[in-house]
Amino acid sequence: MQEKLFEEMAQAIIDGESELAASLAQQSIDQGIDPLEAINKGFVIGVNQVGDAFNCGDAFLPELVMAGEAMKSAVAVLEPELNRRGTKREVMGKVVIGTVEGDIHDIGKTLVGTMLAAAGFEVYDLGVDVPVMKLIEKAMEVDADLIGVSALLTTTMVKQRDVIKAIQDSPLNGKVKVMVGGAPVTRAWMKEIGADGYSEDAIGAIAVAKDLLGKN
Ligand code: B1M
Repeated sequence: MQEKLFEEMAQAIIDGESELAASLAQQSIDQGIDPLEAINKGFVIGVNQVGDAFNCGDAFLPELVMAGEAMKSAVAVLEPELNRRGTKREVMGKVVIGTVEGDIHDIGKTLVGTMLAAAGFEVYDLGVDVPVMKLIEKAMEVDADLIGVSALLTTTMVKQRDVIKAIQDSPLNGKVKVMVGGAPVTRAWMKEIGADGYSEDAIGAIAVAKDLLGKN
């Protein structure tokens, strides 16, 4: 039963059907399905398939755009439910998060921000294509404990290193932790650039953030 819904979700993303994706997301909420399960077992399967097809030359930019839009529509429907299910409410710490400059992928970053907010963090999501100094300035303004930096392209992940360098040259040095993530990012990359934490997915990001801020 759920498997069929998950398959329909993946297919809606592959077909770039935003309205259908949103309606399937709503159906999953009505059926009491965990929203994160709907994302991971349904929608993400579809978006990954489109990404792979794009990689092989079997799909083109319009398909990628439509899949991305459909994915966003589905996540927008699921977001309030993700928040609602979060077991708050001790404030765990303040997090400034964004996707690096030159990179407009926002689905995974937004999901990480939503999950952190649901877990009790105060999250300031600066969006996509965020210049290094904007992250630093916001972190100083709100007295952040953690900066989360997402990158989805091998060409933009180098900006994560720039964020760490800029922190070292700022009054934030030693005061703020940095978590990195995004499809091309690995633990080895985290170590190479001197970031404090890395997670490969949104659920893991909660544990990493708690760990970094001594909240586990
Ligand atoms: Co783009 N794109 N894209 N794209 N796109 C990828 C990333 C790519 C792998 C596709 C492919 O070729 N197979 C490829 C990158 C190749 C590379 O660098 N090695 C690629 C490319 C090449 C491009 C363009 C350059 C295409 C072009 O124009 N020729 C272009 C770049 C534009 C730019 O940024 N300057 C581009 C554009 C786009 C769209 C705009 C069309 C669209 C984005 C829409 C949007 O975000 N609003 C898009 C999409 C949809 C994708 C794929 C298919 C899906 C990304 C996604 O949303 N995944 C992607 C292929 C893929 O990854 N399978 C691809 C679902 C999301 C839930 O996962 O974002 O990985 P993800 O986030 C995960 C984890 O990574 C982690 O947790 C999240 C949740 O579990 N995570 C963190 C993410 N951030 C984190 C931060 C953390 C911790 C964990 O701490 C702070």
